[in-house]
Amino acid sequence: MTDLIYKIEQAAREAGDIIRSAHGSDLHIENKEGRVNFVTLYDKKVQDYLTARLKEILPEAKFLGEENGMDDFRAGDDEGWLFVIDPIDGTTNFIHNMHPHVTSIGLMKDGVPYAGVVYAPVTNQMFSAERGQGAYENGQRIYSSKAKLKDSIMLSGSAGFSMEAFKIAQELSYEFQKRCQGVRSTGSAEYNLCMAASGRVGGYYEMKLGLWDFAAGGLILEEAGGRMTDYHGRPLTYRGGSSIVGVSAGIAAENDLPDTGFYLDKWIKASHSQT
Ligand code: LIP
Repeated sequence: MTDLIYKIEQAAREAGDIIRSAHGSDLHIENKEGRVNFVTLYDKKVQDYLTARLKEILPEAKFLGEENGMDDFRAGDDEGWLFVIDPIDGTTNFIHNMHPHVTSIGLMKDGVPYAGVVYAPVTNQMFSAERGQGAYENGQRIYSSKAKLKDSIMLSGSAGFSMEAFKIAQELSYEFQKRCQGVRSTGSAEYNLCMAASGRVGGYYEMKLGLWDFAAGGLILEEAGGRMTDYHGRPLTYRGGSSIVGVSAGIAAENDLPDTGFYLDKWIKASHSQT
């Protein structure tokens, strides 16, 4: 482990202390756009804390984050170092004092994921990776599963931002459910990707995520031997939000997934017909 990733992990642990300190306090919950899309005082506090700490670690880096008006990928963000922060991924779970909720720090270099750290404060699970250096959980090397889809559990996201999207997402999950041992929805994208990286599940798919929801966990899964694409099977651009299909080495090799692209196009068509 290089000094850089060690320092980023330390910053994530300190962010975890702030998250744990929230227990029992007033979270000052605010609604954002769409349905079931919240931000709390602690999302903002953690993002401010991490921005300051990571500036100490890598002063020349730029920042992108889910909160505090830092969520636009700007011209030049794909040159040099860029931290991509989701201060609390799984905010709705956090509001209900439910695991999983994690703090997630992605680090891009010239537009390509370079390092990723995902820390779960409730279970004290630290997932991390540096490009070309493998993936780790609490310092132990991890590898994605070699199992086939029929022998795997799959994770999906709730697509809670719209009921039309949720309905179509459930149609896709029905297709996965027929092919695997069960589909689960945990509420934290970055945690889901780490569950795939550590071989616990076969993969994770969700129709619409922000870059901060997968920048760290996507690299961790790829460094564990998995594969990240969008719903049409295309490589991710890592320059903004996307649909996500992250799968294990075994399922990538099998290459027999439901037609995720069909369901994404169905939602896009339905949402355009509503405008
Ligand atoms: C959440 C994701 C989750 C998705 C939710 C939300 P947040 O991120 O981790 O997978 O289903 O709609 O986007 O808002 O808790 O950082």
